[in-house]
Amino acid sequence: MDFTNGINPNEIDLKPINLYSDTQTLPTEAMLDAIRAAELGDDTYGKDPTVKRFEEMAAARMGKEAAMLVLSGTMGNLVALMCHGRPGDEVLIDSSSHLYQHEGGGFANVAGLSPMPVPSHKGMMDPGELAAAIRKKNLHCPVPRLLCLENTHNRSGGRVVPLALHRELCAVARDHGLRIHLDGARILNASVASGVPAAAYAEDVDTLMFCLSKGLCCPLGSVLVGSREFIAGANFARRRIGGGMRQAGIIAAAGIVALETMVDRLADDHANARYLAKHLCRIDGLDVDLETVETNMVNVDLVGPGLDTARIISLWQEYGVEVSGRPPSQVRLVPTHDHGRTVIDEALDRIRTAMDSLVG
Ligand code: TLP
Repeated sequence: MDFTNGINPNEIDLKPINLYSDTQTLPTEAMLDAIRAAELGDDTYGKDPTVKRFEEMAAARMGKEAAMLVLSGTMGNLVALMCHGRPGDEVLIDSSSHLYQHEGGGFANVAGLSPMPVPSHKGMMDPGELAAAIRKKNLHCPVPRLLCLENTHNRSGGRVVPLALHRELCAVARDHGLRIHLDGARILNASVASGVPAAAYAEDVDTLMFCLSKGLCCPLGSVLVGSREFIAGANFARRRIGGGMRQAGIIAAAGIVALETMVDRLADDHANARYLAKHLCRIDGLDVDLETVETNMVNVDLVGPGLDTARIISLWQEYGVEVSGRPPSQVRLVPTHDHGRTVIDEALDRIRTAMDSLVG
């Protein structure tokens, strides 16, 4: 058989291009070196110097008194919520947030909080709708205690909640005596995209969690920041759920490299997401709401006949592109440190070929 350039398409090495999530990034060489060199101790007794140094850096970056390293974003959110409310208290929570949708209901089944879901619109909660959802004191009702926000907003495609809106929402919460927790898993993406320091977002909230293990490329780890008193309580809550650590400097060492060297480069991921989005909308059967592409995510609408999330995920996988799903009719692509522009172009070529195969 005669193949162009002598290449049999079936034998081309389709090393998958993984655009599934920024959670799948691998540690950099500098991180691995730092992990090997880290000075370690028993963090349960506050004796890991690398953890201490990292926590001081993280607190300073967010303009808060104290910080605590945790194993995951989910753990950071859960510990915060365990400490903010007592069982039975009510949490005003974005109904499309990660905390509400994707953390196994831990805020309810572990922290014992009762949810009052509030909708957001393309990632933006409405201050009037929030105010209307906060109950007045009533013998029959749970006591509203806490507002949970998310920035960037994952489900809406990584949108940045502008500082002005963030402040308005916080003001509504304060007027009603609520505490505020911000799931800022990707607050540094929000900061790089908007030019607003992350500490400005942190200023109006009691606690903020951000992740090291996403676009910053650490193998694991997240951080909870807040007042010294709050973090002391959070340390106990972390212990209760089995998150007390020993030589955790191996996590913190990578975190230090991340904070020192990996933040500004998030702008490259944002540029690649924008580039992907612009080219994906030109492919038949696909559409992207470009207004939503502000950071490192691209939510693609599947608009062709018979296209749905499951079908596209498996089709693109056959063509060597891995993406995550937003059922029933969206897929999500997340460019990271692992993807230079050449890789992004290759992914686009593979997706075009995959979509052409549906027509042929
Ligand atoms: N998000 C992951 C998945 O769990 C969906 C992803 O691929 O986007 N807050 C936000 C806003 C998140 O997006 C995530 C993870 C978390 C918290 C939880 O972080 P981890 O996975 O470290 O527990």
